[in-house]
Amino acid sequence: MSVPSNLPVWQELHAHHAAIADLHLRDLFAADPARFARFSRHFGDLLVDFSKHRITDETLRLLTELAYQAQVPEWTARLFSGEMINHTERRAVLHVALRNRGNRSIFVNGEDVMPEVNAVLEHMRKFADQIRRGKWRGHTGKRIRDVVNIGIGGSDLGPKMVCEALEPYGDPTLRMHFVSNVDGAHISHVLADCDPESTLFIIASKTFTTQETMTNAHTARAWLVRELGDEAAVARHFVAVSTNAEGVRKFGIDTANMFEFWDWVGGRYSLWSAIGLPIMVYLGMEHFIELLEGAHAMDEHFRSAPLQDNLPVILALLGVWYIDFFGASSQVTLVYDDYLRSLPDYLQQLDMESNGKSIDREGQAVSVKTGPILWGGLGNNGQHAFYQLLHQGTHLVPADFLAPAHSPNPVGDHHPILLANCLAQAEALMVGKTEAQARAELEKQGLSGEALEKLLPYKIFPGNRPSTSLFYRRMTPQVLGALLALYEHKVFVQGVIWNINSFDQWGVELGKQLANAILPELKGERPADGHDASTQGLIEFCRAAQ
Ligand code: G6Q
Repeated sequence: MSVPSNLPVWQELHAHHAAIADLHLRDLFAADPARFARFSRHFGDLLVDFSKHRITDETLRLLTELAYQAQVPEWTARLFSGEMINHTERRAVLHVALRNRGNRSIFVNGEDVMPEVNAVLEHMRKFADQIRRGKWRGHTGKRIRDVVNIGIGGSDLGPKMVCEALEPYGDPTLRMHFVSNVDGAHISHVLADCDPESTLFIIASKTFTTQETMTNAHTARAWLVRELGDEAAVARHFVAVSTNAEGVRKFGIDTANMFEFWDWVGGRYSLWSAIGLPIMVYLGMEHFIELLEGAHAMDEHFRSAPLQDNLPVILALLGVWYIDFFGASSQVTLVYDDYLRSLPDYLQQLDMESNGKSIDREGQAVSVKTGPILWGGLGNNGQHAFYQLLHQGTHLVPADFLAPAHSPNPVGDHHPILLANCLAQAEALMVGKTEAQARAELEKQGLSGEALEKLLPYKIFPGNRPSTSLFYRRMTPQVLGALLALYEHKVFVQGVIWNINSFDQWGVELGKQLANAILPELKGERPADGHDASTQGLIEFCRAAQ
């Protein structure tokens, strides 16, 4: 693999960028009535429209060539065959095995992982079924009504987001809670709202050593034992999801109630594994399998579709186009679907933890820009807040718009109004408002002369701001599975093009070490020294206030 900027097509793309950078999307649409048809694709119930991007046929041809020259097909084959492509952690990357519904053998170190994957799924099914049918009861015999997942990062964001996204498919008698923050306020609020006799805690941690999760788990355990007055109650109220059986045993959870996964499942890629246990408890096995099927369908598409029609590849290439050729450093996810309110947070981790890297696979500093700053939120709310910058700010921020054509909550005109806003925003970002249009509007409002001229510059919208629209007929487990796998593979393809390892996270590990060193100093168990003056001053401020 070579440095991306050394690939022959990279220079061609620079030249092409210079040639088309001044083209306006408004004019590209006006000149080509078939633009939407050519630059959009259907995938099951999903419609991906990328026609509002600053591209021509030639751009797509060159970008596809970039994918070939960066060996995307070869790397995709290595991913799916269980090769150790996470080289800094010496691990395979096999979240695709977790949703391998065709059950094709996938080998890691010469061993087929599928029998184990299927066995854990069956273990999860039995447990979820018992909870949902009221067969698994609390220590005092009460049915489980509250499920509290305690985990952080990859052991929190995925399951939380999916449970919210698929709420219409969830069991309405179960209340799902997700505790991640070590700030005592988080667990205190949740515990205050739960009845210990009918609460189940799922302790989700790949390593079972993460300080925040362990601290929250011990607090929950102490609360339960105190409230029910019996240590033995832990067995009926705590289960674990982890790769660390020893850690689980030490915590006091019977390993029969531990749901296993493996080191080849990265945290941010783990919702398809036993980390998805809260999802299965809430939605049931059938819907969980549908979620896996949706992702599997996207996996198969990604593995086999030609690059120019391959959705994860197309989205990845468009991202690279803006980041490396237009100099866009940020991308925004705008969801017009309240159930997807946590999707931007989930995608932020997926993208920024995977591709927020500056050292390439050969250990050299990268020579191009890599992963973007990804952010976003509920689109309709954002319109009344941060969209100003998207329309008239100085940054180019490519946007993803997500919206369901059909709402599960058909209340009056709410849904058409929501959709109209989504469509209008994507259109306005693209077409903008010319000086002539702004002038005509002001004249219509009765302005003229100096007053009009003074106001005019503020009323002009440059437009030409690109977006992808990801619309779906209605949100279903299959659609969500396909959507998430689409984003996962997009991130992977970009990592391949930038020649970085998308599957390690040394920046996250750093945080885990640092806090442990300062904790005893903050608690006064050891004098604080060896820090810079700022850290020292802050530690002393906190100690003085305790
Ligand atoms: C994900 C990251 C990180 C991780 C959390 C929790 O890819 O590695 O977000 O998921 O730090 O780690 P544990 O699951 O080990 O508690």
